[in-house]
Amino acid sequence: MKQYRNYIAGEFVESTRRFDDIDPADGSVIAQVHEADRAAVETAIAAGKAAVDGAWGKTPPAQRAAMLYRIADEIERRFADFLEAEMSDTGKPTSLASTVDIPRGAANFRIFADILKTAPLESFKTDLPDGAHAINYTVRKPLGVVGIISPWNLPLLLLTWKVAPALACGNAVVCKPSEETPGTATLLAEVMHAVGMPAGAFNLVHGFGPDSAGEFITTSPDIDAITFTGESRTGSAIMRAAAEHVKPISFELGGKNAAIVFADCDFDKTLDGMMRAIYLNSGQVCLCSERVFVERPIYERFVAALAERLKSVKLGWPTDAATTMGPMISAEHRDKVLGYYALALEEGASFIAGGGVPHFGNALDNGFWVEPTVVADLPDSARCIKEEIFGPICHVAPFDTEAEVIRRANDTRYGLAATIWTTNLNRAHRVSQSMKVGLAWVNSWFLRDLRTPFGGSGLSGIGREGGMHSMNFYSELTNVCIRIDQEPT
Ligand code: NAD
Ligand code: 6OD
Repeated sequence: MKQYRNYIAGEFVESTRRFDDIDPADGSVIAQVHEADRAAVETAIAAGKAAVDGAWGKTPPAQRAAMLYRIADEIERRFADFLEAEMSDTGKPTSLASTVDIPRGAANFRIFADILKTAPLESFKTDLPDGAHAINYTVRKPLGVVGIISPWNLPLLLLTWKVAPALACGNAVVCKPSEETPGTATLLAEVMHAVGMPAGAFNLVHGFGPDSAGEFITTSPDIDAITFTGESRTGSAIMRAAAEHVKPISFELGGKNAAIVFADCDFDKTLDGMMRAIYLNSGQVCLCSERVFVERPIYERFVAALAERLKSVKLGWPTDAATTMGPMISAEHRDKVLGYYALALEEGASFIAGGGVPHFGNALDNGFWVEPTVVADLPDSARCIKEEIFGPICHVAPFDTEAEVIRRANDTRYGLAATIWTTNLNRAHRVSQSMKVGLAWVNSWFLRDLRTPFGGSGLSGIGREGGMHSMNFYSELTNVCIRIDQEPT
């Protein structure tokens, strides 16, 4: 049986407590994961501190950038291993993991190496009343040891999205991937080892949240900052833990995102785009549209076309190139999503497509599958419209005016993403700018430029990642102010 070990102070470390890593496509056990106890986490944090005070902290930016390029190259060299690990941990199809998850895992290191080499610093001249002046300039220093806690939906992509900028800024990291998806994180540790990352700069600890590695990281007084992607409720627990020692936090949390389809949209392109926006990664993307508003003149046609398109979705083995949709990540999450399907029925929804569990007649029947689903006719106040489901389901609703749909789309405590489909340029700008979200896409969805700010407001998070936004979070800035006297007369 494959073993996923911790990586602490430059060495792979076993532990006596182990848990099963399960392939959600067929429910089989694929690896044993070594759970880090409190002492192991403390050793990782101490190793991180020694690395920041020592070899890694003294590495000049150009050499840090060179190291990040080597990491990207090594991920690409081991592409097949990463692909296999990501598919077996998540059940996501090769068509997705090979084009999004693994390439982005490598790209995250390249982009932050590029940004590190060109990152500007502020400088101001201050004129003083006595005729003298001061110059101010900012220096960028690492925060120290950063605790990184990541989710299961895009495991490598979302872990490296934090590891790369944190290392670029000269920090050490202690990473805890989701207990559901330890595979690619362990391979990343192998990559760090292979490229010669100084011991302690990158540490990996496996485990769960409460009373396990997650909590040991977030409650440690020796962790200098916490960056977390996951559920809003978990964010709230981590915020409480971080408050004790007052430390910087960066949160990317849940979403209940709206899509707005205007009657003047390019119908076919919109349908293609909305199939991705609702069902990519089986709806397990924080940006997915769970509330779809369609302008009344095309409502019936759009809903019928969406239901027709769902017939061509192919659930199946992740390794099959024809598969377009995978399972839910776990039995627990499958039950949560099916619970919402049942709740939708109770709340009075009409099921336009799906709503059940598929049957395969083979080992996939032991996996955690649900049918892609479309529902309608729920009031905006329904729990299924208010709460994040994180599965392959959307609610479709007609609307009549721009003002009405803006109000309804913004009627949520989340504030992550919106997608707007129209060929009217003025409307595109008006509506996208009025969305209370961090990310508004027009005639597109999940189109990423890694230099741009990424994140949300309200229950969707705190702060922005991406480009210089990440660099600023992972840096301690010191302003140096120098008074320059006038020449004595
Ligand atoms: P989760 O919150 O259950 O778990 C995320 C991580 O937190 C895991 O590593 C878990 O072990 C750890 N954890 C759980 N409880 C903890 C605690 N008390 N202390 C410390 N660590 C703890 O999230 P998930 O189920 O893995 O991911 C799905 C959720 O993540 C969805 O809500 C989704 O919207 C959100 N998400 C948001 C973004 C974004 O960019 N905004 C991206 C991806 C996922
Ligand atoms: O693309 C990214 O950088 C990013 N953070 C994606 C998040 C997806 C959420 O599930």
